[in-house]
Amino acid sequence: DFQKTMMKRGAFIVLEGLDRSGKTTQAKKLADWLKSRGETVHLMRFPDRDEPFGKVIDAYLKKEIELASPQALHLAFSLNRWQKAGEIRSLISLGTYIVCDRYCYSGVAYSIASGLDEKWVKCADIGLPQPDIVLRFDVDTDVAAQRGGFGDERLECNELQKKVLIEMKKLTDERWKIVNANDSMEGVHNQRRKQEEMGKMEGEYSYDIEK
Ligand code: T5A
Ligand code: NA
Repeated sequence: DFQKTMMKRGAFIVLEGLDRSGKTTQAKKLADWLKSRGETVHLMRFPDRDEPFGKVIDAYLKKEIELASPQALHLAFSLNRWQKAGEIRSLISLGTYIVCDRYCYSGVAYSIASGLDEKWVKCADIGLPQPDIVLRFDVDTDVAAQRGGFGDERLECNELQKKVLIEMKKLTDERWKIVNANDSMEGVHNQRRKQEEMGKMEGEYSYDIEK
């Protein structure tokens, strides 16, 4: 039994969706719920604004600095993830559950929606640890626009958000679960819990991204 415990891997759970779809709120609720079941949980988010490349991203999003090209911004988002790739792998292999607020799918969807080439944007993230499950938070753009803080940062405009949703739908495969994020905070949490109870976190862990 001891050996079994030592070998039990964690799971990598990613939350994706438009701005103000409630991912940060639900990531915390999901982490607390997993902890209440006795799991070790590590919350992560991208962009990770404390990491060196994340500081550049943060300053750009807050309109404090300019970047010379959308390609540079895209690569900064990707570098920000690569800086954490080793940590993700080791935490999971040690049995920790990672609940991750945005990942490479945001990277791909926002950059394509902003006009970058689809093939090119997908390259930078090839080889990152793959999630076991992706929860896609679908929110109506009008509902999102009503929520606290919308429009403060770059990329938060309805036109772009609609394009992002189209791109995110294209990335959706059998590992993804759709959450109705128009619901109340508790309502969303309970939907999420139901899906998770379906036992979607088993299975092989692979290090390549297909898309
Ligand atoms: N981006 C990101 C890229 O372009 N490429 C990339 O590779 C990556 C990783 C910043 C931007 O960067 C882009 C995407 C973004 O435009 P971010 O730091 O995740 O990304 O953005 P944040 O502004 O921190 O977070 P979001 O806008 O995505 O918000 P969340 O996390 O979806 O929503 P949350 O939980 O913070 O809630 C927002 C507000 O709504 C309320 C909350 O209290 C809060 O005020 N709320 C609800 N209200 C009513 N009903 C509910 N169910 C609610 N849930 C939350
Ligand atoms: Na945002």
